[in-house]
Amino acid sequence: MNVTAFSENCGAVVSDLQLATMSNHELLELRALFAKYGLLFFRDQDLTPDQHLKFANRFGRIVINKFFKTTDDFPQIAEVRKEKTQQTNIGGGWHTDHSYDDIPAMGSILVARRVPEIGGNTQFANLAAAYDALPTELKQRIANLRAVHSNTHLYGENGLYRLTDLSEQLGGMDRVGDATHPVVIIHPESGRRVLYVNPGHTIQIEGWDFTESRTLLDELYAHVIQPQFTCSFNWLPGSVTFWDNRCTWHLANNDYQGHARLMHRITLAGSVLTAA
Ligand SMILES: O=C(O)CCC(=O)C(=O)O
Ligand SMILES: [Fe+2]
Repeated sequence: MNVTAFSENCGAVVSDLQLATMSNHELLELRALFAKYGLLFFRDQDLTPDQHLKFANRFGRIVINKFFKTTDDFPQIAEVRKEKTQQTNIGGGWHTDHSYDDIPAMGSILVARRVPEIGGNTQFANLAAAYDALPTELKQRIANLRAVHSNTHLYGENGLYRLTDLSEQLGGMDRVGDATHPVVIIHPESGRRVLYVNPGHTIQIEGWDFTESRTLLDELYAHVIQPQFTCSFNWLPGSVTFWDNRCTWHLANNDYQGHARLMHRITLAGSVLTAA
């Protein structure tokens, strides 16, 4: 197994490893890398859906996304699909998966099934590095705060996604809900402090006035999306990405209008988040 950093603070590329056939020893090594980087990229994997599922099951417990369509054969595999005639894509704004759940997802394993020749990258941000680099004054201001995370504004009646040409692909309008989490968490595996708010799902600082809350969140978001904390991954046939939802954000670029893109996602279950 070979590991090289992908960018200054964002992800690592793991090569000389086939996810479908790795040994238990390699799996242990991979767990350590996942805790260290929170974002792993793999090339030339050619995982079948069955192998995707087996890898996910070896790593953790699978949770099923409440809103996305699944593949016909595997209810555990969500389709992240954009047809060439569709305008809107899934995950086109910065977010982390399932932060609206009381027990948010630990990670997501995304496998490229059909990629456009040009465009369709996924951007990522490292929220542990971003937290470390916050000014002390801001760290003090956000210590002990909690935030409300929701999906109602996206998937509920008249939610953002419902008003787009993605709406037919989405189920579960009745499954919307909110959760609150600490704004700064301790990552359960790395022990690092992590900023745990995101533009897609965090709607308010708990107990704060909406405008004050918006101002603070926007200040934090502007800090996170600086180039030193982010990277952009170009998908090729056979590419796989495995990210930790507790310490990263991602955003799927929507810059390939007129072309189709299909990814398969399996989401792994996490645990209740602990305040720093
Ligand atoms: O399609 C992508 O690159 C990512 C979409 C997304 O947000 C997800 O799969 O969780
Ligand atoms: Fe996502």
